[in-house]
Amino acid sequence: WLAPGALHLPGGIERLGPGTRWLLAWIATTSAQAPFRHLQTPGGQRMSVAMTNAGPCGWVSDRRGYRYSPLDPLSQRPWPPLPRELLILARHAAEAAGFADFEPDACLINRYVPGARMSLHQDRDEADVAHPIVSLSLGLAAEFLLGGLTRGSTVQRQMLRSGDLLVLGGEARLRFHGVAPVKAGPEAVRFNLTLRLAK
Ligand code: MD3
Ligand code: FE
Repeated sequence: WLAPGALHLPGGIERLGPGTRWLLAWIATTSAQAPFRHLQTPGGQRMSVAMTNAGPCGWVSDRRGYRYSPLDPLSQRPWPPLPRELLILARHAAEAAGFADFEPDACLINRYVPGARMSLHQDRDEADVAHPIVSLSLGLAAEFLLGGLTRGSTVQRQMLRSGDLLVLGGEARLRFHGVAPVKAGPEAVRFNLTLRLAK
């Protein structure tokens, strides 16, 4: 446990799920249907992380705000499907952290090139934050920053490597968090998948 409610499972993707190769192939087919894009924040900044989604709901941001949408705004079509393998992996990871029957309806896929980062934020666009979030890391390693319940609280640092799982729930669910600028390394990019119950 990194903190109460925050469980890190290094290598968890191979142990609990379909493996990283399968996931990279799935990301390639998914992003061929719903391309990665750099969303705008409500403040008008372009995010350095490129994003896409799979599943019944997808997270989007633009000048109007943050929200979950059933349609990809680029195509006006539903997001690509969430495969059963990923749902089962998310369920098993959530179970390991003490959350039974987790049934996500959204998978946000983040892509970081070297230099990309995610500033400290809270995830509170989901209808019920009693549900956990399961995160999968692939490719380049990154330093994950876990703060507290206010923006000013001290930040704990944890490297996330390819194949790692992280479950965030309970007390940790509303903590500020982010990702330090990703450093270049043996892979071209970093992917982070988060499985969520949005609705
Ligand atoms: C801690 N993604 O997509 S995943 C995000 O590595 C996001 O791309 C980061 O933060 C990434 O919103 C971190 C780990 C994570 C996800 C959700 C959390 C940590 C969290 C929710 C609450 C606290
Ligand atoms: Fe987040």
